Amino acid sequence: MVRMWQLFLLVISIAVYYGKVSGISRYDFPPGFVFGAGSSALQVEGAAAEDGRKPSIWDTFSNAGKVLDKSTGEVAADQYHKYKDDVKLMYEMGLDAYRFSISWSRLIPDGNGAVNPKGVQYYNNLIDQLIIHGIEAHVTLNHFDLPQALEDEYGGYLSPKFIEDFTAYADICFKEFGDRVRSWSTFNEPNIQTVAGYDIGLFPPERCSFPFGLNCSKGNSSTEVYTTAHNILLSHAAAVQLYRQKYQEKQNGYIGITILGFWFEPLTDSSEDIAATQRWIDFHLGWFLEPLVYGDYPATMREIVGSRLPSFSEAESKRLKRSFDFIGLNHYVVLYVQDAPAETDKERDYVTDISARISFLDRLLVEDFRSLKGFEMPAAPWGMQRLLEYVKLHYENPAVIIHENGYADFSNSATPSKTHDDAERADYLRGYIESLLLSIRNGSNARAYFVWSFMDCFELLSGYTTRYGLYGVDFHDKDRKRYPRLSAHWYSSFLENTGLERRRSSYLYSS
Ligand code: IFM
Repeated sequence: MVRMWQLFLLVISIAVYYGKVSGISRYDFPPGFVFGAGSSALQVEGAAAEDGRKPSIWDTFSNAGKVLDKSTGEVAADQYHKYKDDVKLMYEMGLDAYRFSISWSRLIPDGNGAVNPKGVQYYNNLIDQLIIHGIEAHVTLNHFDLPQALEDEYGGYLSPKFIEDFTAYADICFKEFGDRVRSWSTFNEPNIQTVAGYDIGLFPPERCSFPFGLNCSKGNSSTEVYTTAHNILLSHAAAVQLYRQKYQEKQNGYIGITILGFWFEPLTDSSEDIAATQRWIDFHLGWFLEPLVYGDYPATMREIVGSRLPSFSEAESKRLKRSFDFIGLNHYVVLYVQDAPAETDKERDYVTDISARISFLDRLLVEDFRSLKGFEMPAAPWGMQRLLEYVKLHYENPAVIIHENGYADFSNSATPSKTHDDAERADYLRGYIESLLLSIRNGSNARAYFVWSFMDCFELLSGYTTRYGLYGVDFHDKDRKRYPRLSAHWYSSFLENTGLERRRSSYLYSS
């Protein structure tokens, strides 16, 4: 027979596990701090050729069998058809906000020109559904999925024509949806999009040049990575200017950009490794943050890259400076840096410009990456604290949104083996959320945190073999059945929702 004290102990241990006794809850955070979870259009929507949508460069890439499991985002998690159910799950979980992106080629199938009314309708429906449930909409305009038509027309991000088309696309989004959108991010992770797409040729449009990338048939790794980043920065600044002049006052939203935020540590205490670490920080974060905060690229980059680095006119620099209300950071991992001097008389690319070895971007490992299921990312929550401290000290303590942080498991199968029990993910999230709280107590201006991802999705490069979801998705099931993992229960409980059950009986769903 179970005794009272045993029962008591059991209850206490469950409560401790769910973070309600010794752990933290959302009420440890400043009032108004937003907690959410995210996705991107390409990775969850599916309906890739439905209702007038045309392909993005990622559709072209995956349709050509370039993703590890040869899969595509044709159906993905089918959120296009299941958005109502998904919003209900978000509501039950107690999310304050959902971060998603708009598929440009669903809204404007050719990238410029005619707007697709079915696209407008879909995002209106999704946003309305979120609002009805009291969930804020945080929208990314470009999460990697450039319309293929713009790639074909003028080389996409490579051409300055991109700036005009991006601004026109942003204008339509602000006009159609801005009355209900809390925050806009112009671009997701341009600091990896450019390196992976135009230096090492790993992402579409797979541009690179010998000896820097993998079997590309076109490209120039020495210059294109910098040209595309430059055009993206100018497009961002133009869209922000437009939003501020025409919409912000009426719509009361915020606008920013989302940067991939690796954190770097020197491998040894040697002065060479320490200097190499600073180079990585400058090329990875400073590349975007310095122009946004101070109006120009970091001095290290200007010195090392020289004439291959485009420059800003005075007017451009002025437009860029402070062109954000917040900086979005996607943080997953700490990388260790070792100095690796490049041969000075040879042609260079972004990686040799930095001249330092790290795990993922070193070309030898990139080659391995092709055959990997994904990359293991050991949890190091202190990395988030160091990243936030660095951003606070070097970039005038901007408002920060952690737009992505999450735990990958490589189940390597469309039917997950670890269906519900993802205690590792719950522990991972708790560790990072605790670090975030310590950063805030130390003066970081972080305002929001989003788990990547709300549910399993079509993962870039590795398809359905890598899972990040709080909700699992059975990709073998025609209906793409969703099921809550332990981490979904944990997050819900952290959010001081009394668990996923409470809201199921709320007024919204009572019959
Ligand atoms: O799935 C991606 C997302 O699209 C961009 N940031 C990293 C995630 C995990 O790889």
